[in-house]
Amino acid sequence: MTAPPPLRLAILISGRGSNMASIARACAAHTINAQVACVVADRADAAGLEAARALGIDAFAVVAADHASRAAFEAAVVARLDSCTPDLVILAGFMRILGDGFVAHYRGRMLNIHPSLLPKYKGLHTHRRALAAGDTVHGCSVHYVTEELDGGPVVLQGRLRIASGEDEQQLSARIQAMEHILYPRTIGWIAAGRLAWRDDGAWLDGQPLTAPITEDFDGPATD
Ligand code: NHR
Ligand code: GAR
Repeated sequence: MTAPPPLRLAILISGRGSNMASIARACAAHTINAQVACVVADRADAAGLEAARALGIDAFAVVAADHASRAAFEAAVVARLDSCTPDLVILAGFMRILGDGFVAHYRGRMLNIHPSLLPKYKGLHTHRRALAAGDTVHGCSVHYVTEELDGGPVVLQGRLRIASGEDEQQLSARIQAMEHILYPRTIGWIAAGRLAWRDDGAWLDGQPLTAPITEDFDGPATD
């Protein structure tokens, strides 16, 4: 049997791009049947652009300030992404809210990784909010992107216990280590035909996904 062609990924970043790099490594190692077709940042100074180029990946900045309106900016991002003919668009630390037209264009073909156990802590500063609330369990979520910010169907979550005295930076580093495992894994499920978007929802192994798959990274977590 011949292997299906690799899934083409276009990755949107705003910063460091460590998730982008973990996905690119999984592609290069053939852990997942995918390839990073291009990386696009909304900031010219995103460190992930250079990191992508160092990995031999085409990387471009599309800067909002260079465009007359949000609609014009988003149209330019769509044009850039579509020139790479992606099967899947991956938000990896992308910090700008996307309008309904953009989301509709990639409906069922766009994922995000969010640093909380959704539906808890949608939006920004998730680690700070989890610590301030006195939570004992925290995590990250891979979800399909819909018009509702951080509200699309969650596929996979990683959970860990917050250590006593742990600060925002330490917690963020441990969450990111989980992200680097769980995001490539989710993309691999799509590349293998296990995970798909059908009837406006996520399906895994031929069944509608009614609840996220969860993995505990440091023993059983209860909340
Ligand atoms: N767009 C849509 N339509 N739906 C989602 O689920 C999205 C999205 C765009 C980005 C990532 C998300 C996250 O994982 C994401 C999911 C940015 C903000 C934000 O408030 C919130 C959530 C996410 C990304 N951004 C500010 C804004 O006004 C700018 C913040 C800044 O530049 O510092 O766009 O958390
Ligand atoms: C990741 O931890 C991701 O969950 C988070 O930003 C980091 C990006 O790191 N995303 C958001 O906060 C989205 N609002 P990276 O650039 O090194 O992949």
